[in-house]
Amino acid sequence: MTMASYLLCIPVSCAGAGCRDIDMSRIIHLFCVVIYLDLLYCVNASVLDNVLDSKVCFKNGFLFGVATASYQIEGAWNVSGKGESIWDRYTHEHPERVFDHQNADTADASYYKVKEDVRVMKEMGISLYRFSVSWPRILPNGMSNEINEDGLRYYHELLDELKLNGITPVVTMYHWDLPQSLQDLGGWTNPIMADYFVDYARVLLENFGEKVKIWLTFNEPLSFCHDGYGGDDAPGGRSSGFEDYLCGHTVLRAHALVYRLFDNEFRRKNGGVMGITLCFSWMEAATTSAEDQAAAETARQFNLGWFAHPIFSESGDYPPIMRKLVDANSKRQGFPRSRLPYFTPQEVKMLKGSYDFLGLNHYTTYLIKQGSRKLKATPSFLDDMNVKVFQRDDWPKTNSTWLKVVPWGFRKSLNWVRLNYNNPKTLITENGVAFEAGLRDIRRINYIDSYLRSLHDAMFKDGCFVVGYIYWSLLDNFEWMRGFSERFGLYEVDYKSPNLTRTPRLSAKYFTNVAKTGCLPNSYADYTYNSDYSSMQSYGDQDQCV
Ligand code: GBH
Repeated sequence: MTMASYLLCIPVSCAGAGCRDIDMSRIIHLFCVVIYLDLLYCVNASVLDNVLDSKVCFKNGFLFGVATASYQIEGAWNVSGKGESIWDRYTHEHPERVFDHQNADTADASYYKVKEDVRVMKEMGISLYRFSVSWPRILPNGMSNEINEDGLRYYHELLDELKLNGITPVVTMYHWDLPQSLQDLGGWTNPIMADYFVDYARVLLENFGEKVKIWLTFNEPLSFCHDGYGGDDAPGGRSSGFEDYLCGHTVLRAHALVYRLFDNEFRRKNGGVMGITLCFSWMEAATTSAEDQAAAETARQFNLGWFAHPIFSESGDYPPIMRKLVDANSKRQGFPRSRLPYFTPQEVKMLKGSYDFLGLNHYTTYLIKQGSRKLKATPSFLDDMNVKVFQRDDWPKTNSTWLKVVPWGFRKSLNWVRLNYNNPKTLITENGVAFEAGLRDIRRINYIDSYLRSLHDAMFKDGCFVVGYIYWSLLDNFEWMRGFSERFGLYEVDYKSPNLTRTPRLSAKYFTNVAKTGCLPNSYADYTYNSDYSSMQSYGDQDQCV
């Protein structure tokens, strides 16, 4: 963000904030705090210039950005004191489980390319860069008795470079790369991990608190708990219905503890806001039958509600339907207690309202039918939820088996959040798509454009409170179990070239246009590129939303 954009915010921030009766030093202090609290409303002044003749524009103040995550781009997995993460260990020990036996030892080598990567963002005209900190790069053994100075240096270098270029950092504390030494203690299934996460968060807040004003504690607990402890992602727990619930329980407690730490000890000094990123695929009932409608609602509660209900709902705690089903199933399976742990009343209270905003990742939509499974002796999350999950064959395919192009589901997801959690301030922290390698990615442009239109409807027709949109991802990167085979980047990375050359795709040009104008182009011909647009179909006009 430029200074001009900060200035743009002054009148808004000071309105009604009692600016008159305080002395100048307090005004400056208050100004900074309020500015940072209000940061998510602010925007580049240049956005205002170009918006007039376009139809679909996001309001002055809407922020555009791009995202990455440490393990997926940094490389340098064992240099300068970095410790081993569970993804290092897993990809090295079980190469056969990852596409083409790949790993992220080198990835995009972003550890060495701070200037180059930030320059690309600057050229795109975006306001936000969401990245994550590698816990083992900062604390090689996971615990805060030993801090790796080079880890601090690297993130300071990145933050300084962003500042120099007027880009606001959005920092995720945990995007799945747990120190292996902590996994050796059971990782997130061990309740004590919440305390270690607090120690780690304190190191981040103390060292980077002056430079980072938008924090996210976790990225997608559903994914790393269910797929990691319940499935085949690192650490490969393969114990669904048990370890995933234990993981979720610890992670929720850890989130709340860190939010309270931030609120009590750091917010006054440094300002800033803190939230959590949750993923929400829309779950649409496959038919109008009451059973399928109820099944779809159950699926929403298991997928988003598991982590959102304790934090964002008025009543707090796990979603009642999840509590009921897992308790009942555990009993029928002969367990002496529920497989889904219980919060103490104090924990329920600590979790409730532990956010300044919601980070939302949205990619796709599923259809839901009532399940017909008989309860199995071996428990699982899917068994507890007991629904059938599928996608329509005629929904446009992508390069990810799990991801079909269904833009209207974005609007429905946002409205469900609005109605269930009292319209929380929301930042879209990921939305994106993988197609085959190549620069002429018309289908990616079409995906982004149609999802942005759906988002626009959610905001301006329905009143959903969304303050920004961050595309996943800036660069092609290591897509976890799918290695480098899925490419989400606005920039292509040439993995065959020795310096991992980054080249803008057509979609980078499209996104630059959107970020700089704040508007969607009226037609794709609005920006010039030697390309034939006639092959483009529109996915955007299935109007299934109310
Ligand atoms: C995001 O998760 C992640 O936050 C990000 O790191 C990642 O790069 C991005 O997605 C793109 O993949 O293969 O059928 O088992 C999105 C949610 C949850 C989607 C797990 C893929 C695995 C489905 N992800 N899911 S499957």
